[in-house]
Amino acid sequence: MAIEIIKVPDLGGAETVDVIELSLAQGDNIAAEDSLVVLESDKATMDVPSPRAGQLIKYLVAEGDTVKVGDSIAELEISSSESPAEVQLEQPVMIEEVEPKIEAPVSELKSEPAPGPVTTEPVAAITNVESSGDSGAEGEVYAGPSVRLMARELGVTLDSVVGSGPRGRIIKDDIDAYVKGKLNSAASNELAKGSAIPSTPSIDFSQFGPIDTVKLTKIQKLTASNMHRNWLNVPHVTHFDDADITNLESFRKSLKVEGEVRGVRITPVAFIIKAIAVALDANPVINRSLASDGEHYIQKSYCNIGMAVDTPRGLVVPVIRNANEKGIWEIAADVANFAAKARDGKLKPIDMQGGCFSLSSLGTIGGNGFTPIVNAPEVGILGVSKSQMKPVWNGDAFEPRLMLPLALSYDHRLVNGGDAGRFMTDIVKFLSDIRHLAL
Ligand code: CAO
Repeated sequence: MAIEIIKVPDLGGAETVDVIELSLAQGDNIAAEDSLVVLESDKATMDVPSPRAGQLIKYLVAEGDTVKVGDSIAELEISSSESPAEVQLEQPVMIEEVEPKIEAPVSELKSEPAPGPVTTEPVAAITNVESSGDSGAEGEVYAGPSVRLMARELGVTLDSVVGSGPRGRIIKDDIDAYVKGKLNSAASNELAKGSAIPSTPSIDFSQFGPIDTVKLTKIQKLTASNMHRNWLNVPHVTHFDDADITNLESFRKSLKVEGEVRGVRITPVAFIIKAIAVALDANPVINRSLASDGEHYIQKSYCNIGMAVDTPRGLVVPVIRNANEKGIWEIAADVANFAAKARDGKLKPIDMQGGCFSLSSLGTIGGNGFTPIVNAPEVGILGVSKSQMKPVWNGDAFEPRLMLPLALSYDHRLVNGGDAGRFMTDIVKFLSDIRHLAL
C-alpha cells in the first residue's frame, strides 16, 4: 500500500487560490485524471486531478481554504497496480487560453498574466470557463465536476441554472435551489388545479416579543385535525336567517317555576334542538351521510343531535339521542346533564357518537353570526348567535321583536340550496311559533 500526498501544482502565475470544491467524499475510489479538488483564482477555476487511481484517505484542506503552490491537498492510497515511483506531483500547470464567455470584463481579462510555461504532461488546466469533459452548450457553463455530476444525476440541464458562486459559478446549492424551485412550481400548478395544499411557513414569533410554547391538549389536537379534514373535504355553503323568538322567550320564562319544581333549567337551546329534530324528520335529505365509496348515501331513520360544548380542555360534541321522540323538558335535562359532564371531563366516547346533525350555540357569548364547519359525516350544522331586539316591519309599523340569528352550513355534495332553504325555513317557523312543533 502506498500513500501519496497530493499537492497544489504550479498555478501558472497566481500566487494563491481558493479551494472551492472537494470533489470526493472520504473513502471514495478515484480513477487517474479524475478531479480531486477545484481551485479558483481571481479569474479562473482549475481542477486538480488525481495523478493515478486509488482511494481518498482524507482531504488536508477544506472548502474555502486559501492555498498556494506546494500546499498539501489530499492523502491518497494508490492502487497496488500503480507504481508510486511514477507519480510526479508537482508538475507545472498548463493554462488553456480560451475566449472569455461570461464572467470578467475584457479589460480585466487582458490584465491576466500571459500563459505560463507549457509542458507536455499537464496536471491541470486553468480555464476561465470550466471545462470538465462536458460537450455542447452545457460544457461552457461555469461549474465544477461534482456539480456537473449532481446535475446529471438529477437530470438538470446546467444551462437553465443561475450560478450564485463567484462570477456566476454554479455551485451545489444552486442545483438544490433549482430542483426545489421546479418542485414548488409543480406544486403551484397542482394548487392552481385545486389539488394541492400550500404548506404553512414556520415562524419564529420570539423575534417579535416574549412568547410561551404550549402543548395542545388531546381534545384540541383532535379538534384541529377534524376541523381541517372537514374544511378541506366538505364543500360548504352557509344559509342565513333570523327567527323571531319573542313569543318563545316569553313562554320559556313562564316555565321558570315549573322548571324549579322539576329541577331542570330550560334554555333556548332545548327548544332549538327540538326544532332541529322535527325539521330533520320533515326534511330527511339533511339526515343523510355520504358513503365512503362515493356511490351511495346513507339515509338515517334515527334522529340524534350533537351539541357543541365549550370546555377548558377544548370543544366536545355530546349527542342527544332520539331528540325527535323527546319532549322539551327531557331535552333540556339532557342539555344540562351533557354540558356538566363535558365540563367535568366525564363524557364517554359513546356519548359523542352517532350524531345526525350538530348545533353550535354561541348565544351566551355574543355575535351577529358565524359560519360553522360541518361535523362530517353529518351534512349540516346550525350556528346560533345571540338574540337581539330588532325593529321588524309588521306590515303597518316597525315592532320590537327578539330575533335569533341562525346560520346553517351544509355539505353541498349531498344537500342542495333548496333542501337547505326548506330545512331552515322550517326551523324558523318552529321557533317563531312553537305550536307548530306539536303538529
Ligand atoms: N341568545 C341570547 N341568550 C341566550 C341564547 C341566545 N341564543 N342562548 C342561551 N342564552 C341564554 C339563556 O337564555 C340563558 O340565560 P337565562 O338563564 O338568563 O335564561 C343562558 O344563556 C344559558 O346559557 P348556558 O350556556 O348555561 O346554557 P345553554 O343551554 O344556552 O347552552 C351549551 C348550553 C352547552 C350549548 C353552552 O353552554 C355552550 O357551551 N356553548 C358554546 C358552544 C360552542 O363553543 N360553540 C362553538 C363551537 S365551534 O367552535
